[in-house]
Amino acid sequence: MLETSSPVVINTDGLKTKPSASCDSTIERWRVADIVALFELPFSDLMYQAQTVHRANFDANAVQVSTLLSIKTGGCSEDCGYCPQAARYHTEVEDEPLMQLQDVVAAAQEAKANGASRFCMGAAWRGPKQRDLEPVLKMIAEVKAMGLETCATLGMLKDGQAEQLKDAGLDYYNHNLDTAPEYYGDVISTRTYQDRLDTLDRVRSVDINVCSGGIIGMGESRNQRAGLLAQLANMARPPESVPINLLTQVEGTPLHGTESLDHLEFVRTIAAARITMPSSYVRLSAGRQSMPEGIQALCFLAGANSIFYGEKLLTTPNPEASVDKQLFAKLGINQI
Ligand code: SAM
Ligand code: DTB
Ligand code: SF4
Repeated sequence: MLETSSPVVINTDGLKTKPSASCDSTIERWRVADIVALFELPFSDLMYQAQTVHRANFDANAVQVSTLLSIKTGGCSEDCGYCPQAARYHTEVEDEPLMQLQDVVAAAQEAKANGASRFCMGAAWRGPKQRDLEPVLKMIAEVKAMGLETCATLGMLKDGQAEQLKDAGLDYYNHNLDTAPEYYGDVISTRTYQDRLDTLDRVRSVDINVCSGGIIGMGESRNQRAGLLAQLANMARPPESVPINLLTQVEGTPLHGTESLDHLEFVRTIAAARITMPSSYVRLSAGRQSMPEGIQALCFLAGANSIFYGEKLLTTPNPEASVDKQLFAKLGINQI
């Protein structure tokens, strides 16, 4: 077992000690207590460690840019307490059926023209039915043929579906763990944590890159924020891409009215993700619309090196591309 000591001294590869395999799909690289100790460091020490790890593994001034498109909106059967697209909550989201192929291609062309390198297609499904998957496979193939990296987030996958996505040319599949296992049941009841891990295993088994992270600011404790990171960092292969979302509170959802999280705690979460997953892209995901430039700059300093780009996430606003271009110019960030 790893010793907990504060301040935590780490190697730039993020491993405190030699990993020991605990089961087939996880390795105990990080105990929750070790990650909590990172959160508890003086802010400057935490940032210094995160920068050190970041610079040892990445170009510190390069940020990967993905554009998100909701290809099927609202009317979802699930009960995720944060989500404006769940049919059971009364929000302002208007349900829209699966988009037409040519409209998706047009959106991808615009994203490419704006400098996005990856195009992520999201659908408000519990999981895709076979009749839903077929048109999505065509979208993936067309977007890939445009020279963009492809990503999809379609919910839980069944046997055989990951293979079809791989064959269509899918580069990344996004499926978030959302929070720590012990807080999960407070947020979602219609699918289990294990369901999510099973989908991630299916994605891994066909060699599609894994994009998995969670949401911060849902009323979870610091221990639980650390618990989410431990789940991700201890995967046999941590996700290539780790989106860290700040809860976007939407009226009508159960989590609307949750006490807001201090932005510096969000920055600490990004830093802890960077240190515990040194070679993953850490995405400063939902929540930028409510974040001052200075906080976003601190997130980049803490090791975030990916964002969603474009004026809308799935259903909620995101900074305009022109605003992000100005921010990147001010910070000397190169968009990749
Ligand atoms: N329906 C699919 C699923 O749940 O797997 C794919 C789309 S779903 C909207 C993708 C992710 O967006 C969720 O897992 C959650 O992490 C994030 N998300 C949804 N609503 C959010 C909100 N209000 N604030 C922050 N993140 C949110
Ligand atoms: C992820 O982690 N965040 C994105 C993407 N993956 C699919 C979604 C954020 C959604 C925010 C709420 C909305 O716009 O509906
Ligand atoms: Fe449905 Fe996904 Fe929203 Fe959950 S997060 S309600 S599965 S769209």
